[in-house]
Amino acid sequence: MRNVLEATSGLSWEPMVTYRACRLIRNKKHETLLDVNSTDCLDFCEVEITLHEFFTGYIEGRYDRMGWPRVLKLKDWPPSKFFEENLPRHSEEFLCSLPLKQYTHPTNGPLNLAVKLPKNCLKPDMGPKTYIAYGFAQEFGRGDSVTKLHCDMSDAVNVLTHIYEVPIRRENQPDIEKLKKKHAEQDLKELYSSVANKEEMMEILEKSSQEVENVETDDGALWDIFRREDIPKLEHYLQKHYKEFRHFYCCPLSQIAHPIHDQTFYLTRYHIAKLKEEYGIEPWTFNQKLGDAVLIPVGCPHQVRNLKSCTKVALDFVSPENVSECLRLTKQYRLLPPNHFAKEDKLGVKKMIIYAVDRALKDLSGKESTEPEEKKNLKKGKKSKVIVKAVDKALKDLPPSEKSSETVEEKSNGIVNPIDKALQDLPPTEKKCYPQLKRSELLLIFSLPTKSISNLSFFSSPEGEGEKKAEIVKTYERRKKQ
Ligand SMILES: O=C(O)CCC(=O)C(=O)O
Repeated sequence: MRNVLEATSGLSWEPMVTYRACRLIRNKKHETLLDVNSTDCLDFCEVEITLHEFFTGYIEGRYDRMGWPRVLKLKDWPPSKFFEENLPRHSEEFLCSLPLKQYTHPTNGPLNLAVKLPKNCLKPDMGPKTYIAYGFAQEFGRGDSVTKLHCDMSDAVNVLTHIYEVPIRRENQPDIEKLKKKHAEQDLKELYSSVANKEEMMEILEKSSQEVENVETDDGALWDIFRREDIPKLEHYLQKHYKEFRHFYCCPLSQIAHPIHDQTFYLTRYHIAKLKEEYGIEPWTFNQKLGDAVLIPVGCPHQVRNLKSCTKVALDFVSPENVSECLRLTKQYRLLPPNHFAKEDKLGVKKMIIYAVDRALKDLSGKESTEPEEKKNLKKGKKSKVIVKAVDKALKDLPPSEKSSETVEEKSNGIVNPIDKALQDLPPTEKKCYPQLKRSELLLIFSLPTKSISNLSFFSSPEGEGEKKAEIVKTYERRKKQ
């Protein structure tokens, strides 16, 4: 989504402005906030540096002793838990910029299931997180300013808040060209030793590190986002070609545990073209401009390359439409080898679902509604009964294939439209008092397994209605305690 910063007050995201804000706070509280661990994109090792040095490089550029551009990036600074405390105005500004707030707002988004967790419960870190990095339009092939291919546990929104173009120093250009040739020779030896036509390969390698065409002045980062359906082919490609990639210490990859969750691959334009040639798939590729918000659906593998120095702020959220994908990923992460860094269930989506269903059932029955507006609308459940009845009818009208489908994902996909249709068919008086929140709740409930859905049809018959509701609420309360 374009120009989301237009909804804000125009506070500066210049690195030195945020630096000064943090320096003031440091004096009072956090001595260590001005020493940071950044990542060197050449070898993916950590570099200890002061924040001031890091930001100077962001504006002026840095080079190593060979004259090669030094590309550093800083992830999650200040850490999410200190973001609001240390940069309160920036935090507020970022919240104003959020598109689709119903889904994305971290405390007030009625369609964000992460919001349903009660106050006293341990919460996952949903952000905001910053990605601050140096970057160049030219793809060097080595040490590029990238976030490697990965899949997040939940939906996310990422806003590009600041860009700064640092041209490569003219006097360094000959050194860079010489080193690029050396890298190509080394790649040919280390990564493509089995290729038959060495000359042709050398030509490809030398050509692949070129200036990217059509980078406009407000472009900041190049994104590639893959569709979920293309994951098997993408994984197959990476398993087949993994020896052509480098990661830690710039060494060729010797093994992989999981092609996407390892976060060790960045597909250069050469690999993107090869992937299309061999498997017929390609990502959505686009440039994120200053003020653009990118919405990344959970489960879609993606990678990013900074074309300039960039500051981005991102936030995770859990939409009811994609909650089944969060569950699928949680299961997949659990199957990773014991010491894999991504193995931990950091999201806790199951807990979120239980609290969200709990909230939904209370709201639908008109009990304990938290929001005064809702309370008024629901009038002790009278209105919701009509709505649930309409939705239940829509559910019954579903084609048999969707009704009998066993997977959560298929169910939720099939039901979204009938719910919308049922809601459109409501009499105008009901429509008016039907808040967005209820849609998320119904979506969520209908994303649950068959048993819970058939229980819901009791809502439409007056007999046993209260009993059944109490039973469902009891079941969820029991599960919540477990
Ligand atoms: O901007 C970046 O470097 C990475 C962003 C990203 O991967 C995300 O927001 O999920």
